[in-house]
Amino acid sequence: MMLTEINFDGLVGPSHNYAGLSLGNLAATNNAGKVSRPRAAALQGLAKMRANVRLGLAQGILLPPPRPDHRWLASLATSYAEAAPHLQAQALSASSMWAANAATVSPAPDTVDGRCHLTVANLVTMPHRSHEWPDTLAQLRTIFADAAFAVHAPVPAPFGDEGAANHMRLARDHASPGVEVFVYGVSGGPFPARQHREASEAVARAHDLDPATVLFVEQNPEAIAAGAFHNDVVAVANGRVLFAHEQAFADKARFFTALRARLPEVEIVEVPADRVSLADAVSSYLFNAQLVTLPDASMALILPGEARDNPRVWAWLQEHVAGNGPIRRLEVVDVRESMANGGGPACLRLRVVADPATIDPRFLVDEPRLDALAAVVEAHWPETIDATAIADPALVGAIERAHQALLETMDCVGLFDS
Ligand code: SUG
Repeated sequence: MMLTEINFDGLVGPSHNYAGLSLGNLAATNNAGKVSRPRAAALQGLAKMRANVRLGLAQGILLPPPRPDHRWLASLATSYAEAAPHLQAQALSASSMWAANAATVSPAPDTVDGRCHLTVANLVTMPHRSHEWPDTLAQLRTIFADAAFAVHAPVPAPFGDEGAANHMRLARDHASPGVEVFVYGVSGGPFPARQHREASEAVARAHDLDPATVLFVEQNPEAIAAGAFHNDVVAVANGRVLFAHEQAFADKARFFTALRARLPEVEIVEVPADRVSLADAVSSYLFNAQLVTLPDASMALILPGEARDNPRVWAWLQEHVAGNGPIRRLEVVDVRESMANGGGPACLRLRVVADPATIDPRFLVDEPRLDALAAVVEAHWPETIDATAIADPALVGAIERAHQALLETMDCVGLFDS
């Protein structure tokens, strides 16, 4: 068994648009009604994957499900042509691109039965995301069909589960047993708390985790109110490093004490609020970065361009890298189209620690595969989508043809048919 961290990025689907569907996600609501660029969006995502491949990281891909979601509309006793505009937008959303919300993953070293467990997120809080799970379940059961994995169906409603975006794993290294931290929100603030404690607890039970290695931690309500609709907007972990905003957690002293007791070698890098405010953290997505271990065992932070554009954020980062901190290298990527809907580099990927030999090879990518994907996108993805004109049957036809071309290129026709 060669356990490696593989980042599975969600390919931006051809229906990417700015419908402003996510209350509490300030970027998405502020950009509601703007004209999106699906082709540029998908190419930006592919360029990020390519940059990570060039850093020597293992890269996987998740394909977008068919949109509009006709099955979901049929379950609502309507069709795309007849549906109300808000239902059309919800059925057309390309939100599966944010793969950090696809599932929660517990790698084999953490589980009692020695399998890698994945639970598909139900995403019930947001209607446009609540119908992602059946296709995600089908896709993950295909990718992780090997006996090394157990892929679980979602936790039932009403317990909201948003997957890996609210889950952090800390361990000496990827292949060692880890501490799994489930971060939940408590409702009562101006915005919904999308991750419920009951859901996190159900996932931890389903994953056969040793309770002594699991922590349930409350997200700071102030962070949710400031626009951190997922924990991964204010914190990220990799290996033995936790990188977090000072105001990320409701009771950080208790959390850090419990974490240190379980993983004495943990290194906690906190960014103080007087250097980077919660508002700066949310608008720059400093923490929605991929904190990765490079082949030489050093750590790099893969950041959105917006983090470099914020002088306070960039100054803090420069100081950290110049000092003795664990983050040794900064890599800036352009994922502007995704960012405008509130999805940074870390939202776009699902981390799975596994042996690549146990994974369906169609979903692992190298540079030639990325070239082939970029060619399909260039040829078929709409150049722009005006969020106010999504009823247009010609647009829907173009989106569906683009999706079919993708499935053919990836040898995945039928993937979403079950
Ligand atoms: O669920 N945006 C996504 C962004 C998800 C970010 N993921 C993580 N933080 N891991 C969301 O709010 C906007 C779609 C729209 O409004 O059209 C959207 O769904």
